[in-house]
Amino acid sequence: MKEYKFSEIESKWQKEWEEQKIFKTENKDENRENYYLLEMFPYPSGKIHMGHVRNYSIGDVIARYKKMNGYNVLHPIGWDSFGLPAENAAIQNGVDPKKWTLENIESMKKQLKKLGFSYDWDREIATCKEDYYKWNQWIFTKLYEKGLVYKKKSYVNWCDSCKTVLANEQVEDGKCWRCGNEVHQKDLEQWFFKITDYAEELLEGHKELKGNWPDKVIAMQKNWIGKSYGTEVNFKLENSDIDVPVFTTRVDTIFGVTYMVLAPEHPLVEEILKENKDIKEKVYKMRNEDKISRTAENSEKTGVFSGKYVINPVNNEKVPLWIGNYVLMDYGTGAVMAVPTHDERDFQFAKKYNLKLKIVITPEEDEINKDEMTEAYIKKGILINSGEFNGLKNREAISKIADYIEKKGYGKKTTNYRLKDWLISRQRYWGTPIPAIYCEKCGVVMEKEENLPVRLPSDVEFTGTGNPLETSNEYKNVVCPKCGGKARRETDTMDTFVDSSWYYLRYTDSKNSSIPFEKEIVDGWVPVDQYIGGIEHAVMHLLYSRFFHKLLRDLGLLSSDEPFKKLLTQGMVLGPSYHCPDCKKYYYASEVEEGNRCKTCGKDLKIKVEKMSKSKNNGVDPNHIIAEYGADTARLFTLFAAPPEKELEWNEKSLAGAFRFLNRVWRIVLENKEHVNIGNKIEIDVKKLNKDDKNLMKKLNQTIKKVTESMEDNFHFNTAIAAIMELVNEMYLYKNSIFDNKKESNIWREVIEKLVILVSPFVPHIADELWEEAGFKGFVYEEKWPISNEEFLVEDEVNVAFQVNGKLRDAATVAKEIGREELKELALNSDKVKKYTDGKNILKVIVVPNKIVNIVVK
Ligand code: ANZ
Ligand code: ZN
Repeated sequence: MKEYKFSEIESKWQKEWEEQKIFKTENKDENRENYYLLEMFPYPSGKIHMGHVRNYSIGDVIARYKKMNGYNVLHPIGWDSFGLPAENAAIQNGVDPKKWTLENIESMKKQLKKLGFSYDWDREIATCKEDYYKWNQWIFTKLYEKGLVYKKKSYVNWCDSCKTVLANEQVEDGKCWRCGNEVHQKDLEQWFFKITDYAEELLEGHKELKGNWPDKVIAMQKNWIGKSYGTEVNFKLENSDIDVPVFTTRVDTIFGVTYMVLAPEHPLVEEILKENKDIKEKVYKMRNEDKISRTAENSEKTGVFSGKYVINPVNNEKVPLWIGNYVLMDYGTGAVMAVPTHDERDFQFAKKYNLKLKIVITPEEDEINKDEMTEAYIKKGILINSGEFNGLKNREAISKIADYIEKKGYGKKTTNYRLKDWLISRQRYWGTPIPAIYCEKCGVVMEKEENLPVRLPSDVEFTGTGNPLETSNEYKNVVCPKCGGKARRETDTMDTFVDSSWYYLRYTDSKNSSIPFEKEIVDGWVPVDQYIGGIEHAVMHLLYSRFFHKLLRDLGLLSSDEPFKKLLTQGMVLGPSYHCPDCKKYYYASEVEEGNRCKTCGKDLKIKVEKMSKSKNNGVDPNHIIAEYGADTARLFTLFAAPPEKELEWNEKSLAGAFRFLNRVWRIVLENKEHVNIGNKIEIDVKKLNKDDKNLMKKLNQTIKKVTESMEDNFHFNTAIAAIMELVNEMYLYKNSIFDNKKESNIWREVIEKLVILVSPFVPHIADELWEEAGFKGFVYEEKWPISNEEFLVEDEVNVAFQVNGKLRDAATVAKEIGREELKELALNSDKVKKYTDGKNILKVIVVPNKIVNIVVK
């Protein structure tokens, strides 16, 4: 028997597939319905990691499965290839970011190809290439015309280490999402996309996605958009006509306001600072703190009295006006009516600065005393100290007081969104140039369509101190497209999330050079039927793409409302990390010796199973696995060890187990291939089969059923593979009893044929090799997915219970067609039954065929 030489087999079939172009997809196939399967495209870091292997293996199984189920499958891949690492490599090692990126793409492409994924490589895209980013610019200018892109000066998140601004979505717990550095605020002029115009539609769209997207992702987006219903109330600045509106969701507490707080960035604060210069320093300090920690529940609240007062319209009370760090300018109106008795943040602030407390909600039974309060009373209750509203339940009071305020003209009911416009300018080189030009005469002018793309220049310096684009005079100094006068080009580039917001559309028509994509083609594929990727993109990529999809729809470029019909978020890949808490060092598993002690200090190492990452030195290199066991084993391991949405724990033993299983499949096929009746396929008649044949056919059809069901049930590959393993066990049992005489068998042919098809989406290389060895023609990829034959699933034996006076005493497995009399005899002659009937009077024997025989005795 031939040995299972995986590396030979794998490269052989990869070559065949590529040469025969079996994964090439036409945009239309008269006989097949379109199915678009997409995995999130990789950043070309240079090396694939286990996360990629997992993500792309899951996708590949689905793509192959859908193809075999009769669909015209689109399964593309490309590169999210703009971004900081390339630029950092330029700064640190002087390499050209473009060269660095393209080389990485080449080497990662080789690695991906080694895994045998069924991509249509003809549709490959790279966002850093001109033929892609040209369309970012084109879209940008179109959106600018519609007023959906604008430039604004504002306080923005700034990361000192990445030397660029960040969108709110890209700040996590006050830190940069990329590098983990503390983010602080800078007052800068920046470009924004008007995502807030779509806030309501983005929320509304969740209804369509519910059930097809993980609840968690929908909840995260909902929370991020943060719609809240409330009231805007105008407080007047004392002795002036100036209105200072506040936004509150708790207008029921308005009689309890004891002070007001302005965000340090509030426009009124500038006016105040002109008169009251002493507080300037404090205010500037607050502006510099990062927004996220400023509003955190448990962070230190600081503030300063402005010297001014405002008047509460509902009771004409005069309350002091403060400036405080816990109020943000970009939420609501940037001003808060403070009710320390019923809001915890206000309470902490009031306690710190000795501000007044006034209770306006009291629990129904109890009573609270403001001098004894240690925290705000935030539960429900009855209104007190609230004029004509006293005695109302506070929840009801919200709408009553809001109505009253509207009637009196003090304010209006409003909704507010936490979502802010998407800040897309980046002060970096390696991204899409923003196609804007500043003319001394005409102001902001967009580059003309025929001049696109605005190309990234190569005469730039990477010093690590500023935007490299500023160093290219040729790039910066241009003539105005409108008047021909002297003008300056925008040197900001676009957030790379712009690139990834519409790449899935470009795949459908990736070579179009006159428009981003043809509408008819895109509409034939989109929405993507199944999208697969990491949950970390829940409020960045997945929200931006939904927004972009709607933008492009409104530009008339496509017809659908949502980009991704179904979403699967795969779990993380975990591995054990070895950490010495004293030396603060993470060891590679290979460095750790018996006993798990630190090599330097001898301390016990802390072992933790956690997400594989460079910083923890607990990653496993897929290239090693492929070299040692082959791509099929690597794929099988990741698919078998856990269902796709769950975490996957790296385990060398399971990897070896996957390899052993493939060898088992290899042997059962190759050792018995002469029994495969490869001639004309003959129908198998269930009635003419002997017991062993029948058994095997039953197992086969059960397996087909189980595997298919597991695929359809949220792609539970692990249970599918487990079922195939059982079938293989059964085949080994069968072969031992059957193949003593050398004959060709239809049954064996049937089982081998179906087995190979069933394993093929998971382990496609070995499948094609076995297919060929067994004598079948063509590629397994082009076969039809089998359907289980009900005829073989019919149970022909049943279990019958024998009871004496209704108590179970024995049971027997009998043929289904057994007669009543025969069944009765069987029961009466059972030794176990006899124990209870001997010496007794048998009054009655009740026979329920296929179920029970009950003997009534006395
Ligand atoms: C008075 C009040 C009393 C409030 C009370 C709450 C409880 P959500 O639900 O997230 O929309 N707020 C308004 N604008 C703010 C800003 N720019 N920065 C920080 N806080 C701001 O939150 C709305 C509530 O957050 C508003 O209702 C306001 O405080 C505060 F017992 O007004 B409330
Ligand atoms: Zn001009």
